[in-house]
Amino acid sequence: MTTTKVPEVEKASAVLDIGTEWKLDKSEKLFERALKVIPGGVNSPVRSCNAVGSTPVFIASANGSSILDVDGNEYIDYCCSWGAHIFGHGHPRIQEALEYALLNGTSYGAPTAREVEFAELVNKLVPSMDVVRMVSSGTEATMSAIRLARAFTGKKMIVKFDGCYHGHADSFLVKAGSGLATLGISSSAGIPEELTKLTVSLPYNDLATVEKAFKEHKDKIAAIIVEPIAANAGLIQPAPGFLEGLREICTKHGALLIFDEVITGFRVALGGAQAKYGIKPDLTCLGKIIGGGLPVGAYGGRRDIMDRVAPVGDVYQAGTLSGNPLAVSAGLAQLRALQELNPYSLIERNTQKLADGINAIIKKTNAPCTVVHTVGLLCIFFTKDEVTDFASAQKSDTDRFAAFWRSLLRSGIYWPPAQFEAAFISAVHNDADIDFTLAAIEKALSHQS
Ligand code: KE4
Repeated sequence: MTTTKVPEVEKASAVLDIGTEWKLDKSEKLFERALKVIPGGVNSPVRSCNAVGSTPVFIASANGSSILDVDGNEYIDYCCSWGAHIFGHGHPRIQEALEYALLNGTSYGAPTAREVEFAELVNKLVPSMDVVRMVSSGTEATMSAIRLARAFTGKKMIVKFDGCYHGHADSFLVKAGSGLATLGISSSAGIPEELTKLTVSLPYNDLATVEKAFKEHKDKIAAIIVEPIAANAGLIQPAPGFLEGLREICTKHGALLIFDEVITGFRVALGGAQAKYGIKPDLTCLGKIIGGGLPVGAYGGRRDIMDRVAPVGDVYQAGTLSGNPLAVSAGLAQLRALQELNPYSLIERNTQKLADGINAIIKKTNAPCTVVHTVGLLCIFFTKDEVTDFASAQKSDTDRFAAFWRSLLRSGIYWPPAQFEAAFISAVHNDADIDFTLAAIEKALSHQS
């Protein structure tokens, strides 16, 4: 097995003084101010740490696998900006690309050569992509993909899966995962039921219910949108045959298969989950890694479908900062590094080492936990039952997860602050990080059995 030597980057601790005794004083003071001027004091709900009984941790700096909060506490980071940093924070290639791009301005609202290079590379690396459109978030990507699917098929309904999260566009906020699952909101207020009734949400991994839905709503379903590995309900692997079954059902019924690879894209393999499982969706949505930590989303796929997108076709979608030079420079640098360094066997090894260590601790402490993992993604569910869909994930004891999370934080680990999220492992989480993490997890789980 080739282990790619990914350049080590200086730990954040070399950047700022490290606090001696752990405290969140400055974070708490900032949070008090933030609560006066930002809803819930945060710009995205899941950062609030409400679900884990903590005030949010305000971050000052980051480097490699470490982040530093405003109180000078250093943490090994398993949130990684929700998956963007597959080479860790502040990777020299991305920093250099951004520094160079900055010399030439920040945004033009006009096309650039870099966007062409970016599109050529994405289309080359993602097996199902002939044509790709850049946007500025995963939500924009998925929202545009279903609009396109409705136009292309002339149908209105969308099938999604319980616990999957595709961003916050109206059609998706039905039994969604991530922050909705964390906050216990089955679907958001403010969405007309005329719209939500066009979305059917079904149990993940249950092909029979998908077949039944197509029988019931025959010829009305424009698309199935799915996270090929569900990473917003914790982490749920596709059952053997599930993705193949979705492909067959869509082909049989003239619906489009949309893979939401905002998390899995360029994470579980260079070509994403579609390369890992050998399934060809009609459209794919991307985000996170392709932006290198800056705002980039993208959607793309078959040319005959994408030719419906304005200005070629009649499906309108636009964005002032789509293809922004800084964001595309960061994303292009990261994608080129992935193509050249191919760190996937290293990331797989890092993830396996962490998973094996946690399973050994669960056995030793008899903690009521189950681990699910795949390349670069891992979730510790606080249930002993196997997790195969959102209903089984929801059997997890979220209070125990919260206590676990708080213990990890005090031990210097920043784990995603919600049971219904996945932890992100990068190419720069080294053996020392993983050993340190396992010691912290053993300490946290020792009180859980
Ligand atoms: P954004 O609009 O947040 O860039 O992407 C939405 C999205 C779409 N599809 C999938 C599979 C996603 O996971 C996401 C966003 N992921 C969450 C974390 N689970 C973002 C974190 C947050 O909401 O703050």
